[in-house]
Amino acid sequence: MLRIAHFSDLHFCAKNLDEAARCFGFAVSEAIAREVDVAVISGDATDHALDVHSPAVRTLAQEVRRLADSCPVLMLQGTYSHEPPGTLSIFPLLGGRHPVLVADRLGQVALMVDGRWLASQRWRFDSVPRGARALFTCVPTVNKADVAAVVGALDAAEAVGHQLAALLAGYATVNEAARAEGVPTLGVAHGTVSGCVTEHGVPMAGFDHEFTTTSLFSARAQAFLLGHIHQHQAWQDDGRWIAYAGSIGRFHHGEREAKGFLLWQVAAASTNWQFIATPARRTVDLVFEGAPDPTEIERAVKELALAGAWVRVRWQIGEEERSSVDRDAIRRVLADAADVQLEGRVVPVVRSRAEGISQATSLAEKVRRWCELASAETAPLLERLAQLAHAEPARIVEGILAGPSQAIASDPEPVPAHDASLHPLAVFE
Ligand SMILES: [Mn+2]
Repeated sequence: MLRIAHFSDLHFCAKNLDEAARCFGFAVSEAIAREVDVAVISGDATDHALDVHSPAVRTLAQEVRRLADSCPVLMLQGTYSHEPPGTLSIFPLLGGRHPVLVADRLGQVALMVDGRWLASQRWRFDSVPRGARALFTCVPTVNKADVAAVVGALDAAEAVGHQLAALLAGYATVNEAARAEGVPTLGVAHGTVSGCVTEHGVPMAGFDHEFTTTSLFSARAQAFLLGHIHQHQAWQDDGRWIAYAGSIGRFHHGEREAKGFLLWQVAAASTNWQFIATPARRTVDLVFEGAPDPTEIERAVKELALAGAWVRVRWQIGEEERSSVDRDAIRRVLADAADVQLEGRVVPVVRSRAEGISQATSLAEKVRRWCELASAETAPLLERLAQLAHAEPARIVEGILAGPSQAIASDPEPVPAHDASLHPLAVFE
């Protein structure tokens, strides 16, 4: 049986440094204390391209080195925009007591009994390597541009899913052979599983995702360790498990679920895992329907003990109220928060259709109803409506130019009770 610490989506960068360092540092210490056999980082160790002299690179390197002094480490290539190709290549150079393997291409690697990593020459081993302690199938981020070059941009996303499904099924034979030989089998991948839920509670439906639970289970690995989606979640099928560890810390507002890492126990024919929470930062949203009220916020600070929390204040107000928001006052009452984010949404003045107007049968009726709702004088409007309906435009203009004393002659006919040819009057308030 193999014990694996599975960390994912560390997103080291200057902005995330505090959070990533605290949470990953905690997780690494836990993994070492629990004496895991191997550590896996399933992609997005960094948030974007980083300079070598940045403190984030140093801290990340320090933690990976700490891991490598304790057990073999496998680092999988994540999303290219987060982890530009080549980023991971420095980690095997750190020189810990155990080797760091970088999986940046499709393939398999065996963790050997003597603690070495042995990578397959091709996309898989033809048979289980002698002396393998565990077999890992690695599916790093797929470059959709490569696929687009072959099948065209429109079909690339779906083609990636189809090709990956075929590929994953192709690992079944060797994984089944390993199982028969008593060797634990694991998969490590970075991408979206169709039907998973993001950290913002959005279900990822559709056909343009890399994986389905069916395609992942078809590889016949006992455990599939996933990265990319920041919300921890898991699926089971006949004793096999697929799980996202989720991001190591809380990097954005609105992520309500616990953050942490996974401790896996994988044997040839059984799998268990456990979620270990990290001391992720506390984020709190204060949402106002109208203008945010500093007194209310002050009360929340006391009642919810917001000192030290990352607070986001959101509101939604009409254009005409926008000047009533006192941002400085809000910041003052939140002075003890670790971070304050103010997000006001100004709603443009939208006039709704006047209530009950659609039931009026004539245009004149509609105008009358609108005048009631808008407290406007009815008579002058009805008079002008009659002019529009019956007088020549040129005569109306002449009348207006002649001044208010000049009455505009119009046909004496009354406004028809209902004229289906008239468009409904779009009435805005
Ligand atoms: Mn990520």
